[in-house]
Amino acid sequence: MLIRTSPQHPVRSSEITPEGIYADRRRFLAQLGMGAIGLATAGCGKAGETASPSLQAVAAAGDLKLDRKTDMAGKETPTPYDSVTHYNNYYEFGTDKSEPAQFAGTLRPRPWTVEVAGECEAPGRIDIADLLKLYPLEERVYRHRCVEGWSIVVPWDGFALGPFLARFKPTSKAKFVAFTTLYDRKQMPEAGGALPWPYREALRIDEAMHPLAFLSVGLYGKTLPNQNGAPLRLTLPWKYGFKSIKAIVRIEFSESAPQTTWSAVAPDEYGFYANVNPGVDHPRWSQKTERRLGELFKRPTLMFNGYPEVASLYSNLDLRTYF
Ligand SMILES: Nc1nc2c(c(=O)[nH]1)N[C@H]1C(S)=C(S)[C@@H](COP(=O)(O)O)O[C@H]1N2
Ligand SMILES: [Mo]
Repeated sequence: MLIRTSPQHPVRSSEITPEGIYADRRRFLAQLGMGAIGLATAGCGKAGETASPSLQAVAAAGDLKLDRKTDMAGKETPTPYDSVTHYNNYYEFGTDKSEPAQFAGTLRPRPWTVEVAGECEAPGRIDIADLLKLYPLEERVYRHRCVEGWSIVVPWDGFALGPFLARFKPTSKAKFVAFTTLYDRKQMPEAGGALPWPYREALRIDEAMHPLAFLSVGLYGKTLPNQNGAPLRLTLPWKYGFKSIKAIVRIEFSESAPQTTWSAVAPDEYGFYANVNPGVDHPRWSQKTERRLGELFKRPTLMFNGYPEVASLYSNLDLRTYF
């Protein structure tokens, strides 16, 4: 298969994703029974994926009980816990990377309720404590690529987004699903005029149902630190980081495309889709390369951040127009 990162430099998918890893992912998807997930097929199977010794060692230090672990970042070494939790984007707590770790202590992730509304047959509210009992927790090591050009590799703990959304029985009118972050000036005193609050994100419903779409409640086997989006955040490894919305309080199904924060603020710079794409530059910088935290040299950015299994979601779209 040819994946065109740019017309001059077509890259074969085998160059992007080492064969063994791709096989792992295929097996992973097969285990979940979600090769082509539909709303009805959303179950939570038990998979027999064995953890690498290093992952086991790390999780042993954490407080979360993990049912299974899957490397989905090509055996890359995860970015150290300290970096992942001290270099953050979370504008509700300031615009500097060091501010969320300093200031997010005022957020109270318990008690916490998530409201699910809109085009669904079973809307409702769910308490975070009940939500945590719904599924066995799994760990997925994913690459994360910020639109700004830095990236990390993180072992996220949580569960697939699709089966969770399916519980609320979205109707046939549910073409999109929107997510809203808490906005409370008492808990987020550092939030200034940087963005129109609350922070909002959204997905097409078929994107949300893709087995790679994940809801995280922890990382490295530990409960999610506030600065990383406690108690509940999206993790969408094939999209630029701003789609992975933190501290979710509301989920709404809708027929028309919802407003999303960054694409509303700067539509020429941040699209609704925001798929990682080295072939489409940001108007102010190139997206061809990125810097992994802790590494000196830049590395090439991969189409869909190295997750070609999502490509079929976009086969009818010109990704230069719908970026
Ligand atoms: N509510 C909210 N969610 C957010 C953001 C934010 O500012 N507010 N920043 C986004 C961006 S730009 C990135 S890169 C990731 C960063 O996640 P991390 O700090 O856990 O690495 O969170 C995303 N989710
Ligand atoms: Mo980002």
